[in-house]
Amino acid sequence: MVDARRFHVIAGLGKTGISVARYLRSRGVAFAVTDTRAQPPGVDQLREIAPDAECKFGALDAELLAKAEVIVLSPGLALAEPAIAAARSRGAQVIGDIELFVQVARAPIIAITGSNGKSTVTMLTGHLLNQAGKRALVGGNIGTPVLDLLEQPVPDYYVLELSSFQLETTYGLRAAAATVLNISEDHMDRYASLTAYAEAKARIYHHANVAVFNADDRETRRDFDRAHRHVAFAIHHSNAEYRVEHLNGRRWLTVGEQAFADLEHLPIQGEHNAANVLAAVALCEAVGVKAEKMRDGLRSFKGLPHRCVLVREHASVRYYNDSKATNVGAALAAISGIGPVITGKLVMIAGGDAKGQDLLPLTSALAHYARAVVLLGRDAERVSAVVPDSVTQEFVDSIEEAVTAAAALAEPGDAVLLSPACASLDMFRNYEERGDRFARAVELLP
Ligand code: UMA
Ligand code: ADP
Repeated sequence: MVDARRFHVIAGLGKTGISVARYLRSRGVAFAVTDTRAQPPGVDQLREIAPDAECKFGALDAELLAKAEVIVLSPGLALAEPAIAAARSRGAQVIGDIELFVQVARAPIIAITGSNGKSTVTMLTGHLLNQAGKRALVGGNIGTPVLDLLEQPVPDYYVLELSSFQLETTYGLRAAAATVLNISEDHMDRYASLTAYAEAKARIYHHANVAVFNADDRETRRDFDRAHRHVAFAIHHSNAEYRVEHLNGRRWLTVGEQAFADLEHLPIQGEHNAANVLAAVALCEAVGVKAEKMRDGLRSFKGLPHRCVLVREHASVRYYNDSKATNVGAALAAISGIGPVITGKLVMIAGGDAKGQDLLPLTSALAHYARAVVLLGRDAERVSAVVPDSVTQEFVDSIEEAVTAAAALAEPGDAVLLSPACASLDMFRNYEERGDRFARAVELLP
């Protein structure tokens, strides 16, 4: 429970910082705010919430932090930030918004992390529960700060997408069910190693009732014995409770001994999405909702925009928007999901901010499925270096140019796939803007 006698400093005034300010004010807690940016995005809202709060912008203010008994750190700021590390070593408690939330949440929490598939599994889990007659509220890294969920009536379940950044500053989470969906390189500009990143994610299992892990990905077992019990889902591993079985020449998602859904007719396509469905069903069963209650919900799930969405078929070429593929793992899932089901080859559009990740795993997938790669963004040269010699390359300066270049390179039966393996922030406001501009350029192709 938040202690109103202790002086709080909110570090970072984005969406999270604003939600924390609103929450602290509603509980009568005194606080100040600091942000590295001279004009952080939430200033006007802050003035309305707490006109009297002391604010120091332009750098994290050491003097203010020195007075803090509790620092509520935004996920965009690292614990290793020198001003934060100094305050911490002097004894200030550093927590995040998730910690404040779990201290007061009055419904069981289903917690979801992983390198890829978090948003899909979070939305699907919320949808399956709601369609099964429960009331689920969805929030966290997916976009609605968790503390804002407290303004709605208490639901049957909270379904939370949690990033590694959020988990680093969370101590009291006791999830009813928790999953690490998969681990592949991401955010290597903030972690010293893949192990450090995986360790942050594994915190989701600590004190959980049920850990739902991916039997095809060893890294997702890390710390799973910190949960009360664990269950497995898998596409390949045949001993998992939630798995794929071959029956009458078809592949079925199987729960225990029961064939649950035909893999070819899932509303979201590709093997990675089959894994996502198994994970969501496992999470719902872990909190007591039976799989047979989820069939209708699964049929009516629409999937999320910017994730392997077919935009248009034009001149016998399919154009897919997978702008949310901001790391190599996601791009590989798209290449191996779409590559085998087209008659031609892939023309990839890739590049952006590679966030320090190892791009080499792209090479063999491109050698297998790609005709050409159109490159853009800050790390275009780095992506270019892993494109095999057999694949044509072309550099461009904008997403519109990329579409024109890709259309010229593609042959009938091919697919043009925007799956950049990189973040968008070097050229766009966010991945949505990148995906929307791609789709618009595709619609305008003569
Ligand atoms: N920033 C500064 N100085 C500061 C504080 C932040 O430069 O003093 C920068 C950060 O480095 C970052 C940006 O501002 O580039 C936003 O950071 P923030 O902590 O203010 O972010 P919020 O607006 O509060 O949004 C956060 C999550 N963002 C991050 O973790 C970077 C959102 O996830 C999340 O939806 C929101 O809280 C609500 O929970 C976004 C995200 O990109 C979608 N997440 C990463 C991902 O999914 O890969 C982890
Ligand atoms: P996250 O919230 O973890 O970023 P999303 O559901 O938004 O996950 O999907 C992000 C990207 O990862 C998309 O390009 C999507 O096609 C891809 N993806 C989704 N699920 C998986 C998975 N299980 N494994 C690998 N890639 C995936």
